[in-house]
Amino acid sequence: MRIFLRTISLLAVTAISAAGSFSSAAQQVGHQAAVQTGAPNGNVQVINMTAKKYVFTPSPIHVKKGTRVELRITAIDHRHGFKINIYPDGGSTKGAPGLEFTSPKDCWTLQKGQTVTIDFVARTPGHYPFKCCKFCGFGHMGMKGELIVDE
Ligand SMILES: [Cu+2]
Repeated sequence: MRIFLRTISLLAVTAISAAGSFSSAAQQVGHQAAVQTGAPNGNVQVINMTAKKYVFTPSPIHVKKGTRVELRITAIDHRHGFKINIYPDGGSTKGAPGLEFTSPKDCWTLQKGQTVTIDFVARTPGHYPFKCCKFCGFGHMGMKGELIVDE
């Protein structure tokens, strides 16, 4: 029981400090300091993705916990959108999100023929579904994918 309680309080402290670093990073968007906060090891994993009716390729995408990811998405046939859950499946929507974005957005617009770069740090292991958030035709609702952050 004592060990259980200690684990709980440790988790609470971790969540609070993570939330603190997230909000300060959000305030410093674009500054070098924020980037360094997000990725102490400086490793960046570049992932090139395409969006077309009605599929994101590749998907699912696997990244390791703690990785700073540069996701480059190109819509090749039509305008699409990109919206991703920032909390892992079944996770709380309180406290620090599992994906920490340099410039968070609810929906990124992917104009045909242009590449949009989305930066984030994969903080918490789990499954993060994403989907198209700009109507693109009859299969729009089924245009989905998944990012998996591995331990
Ligand atoms: Cu769509």
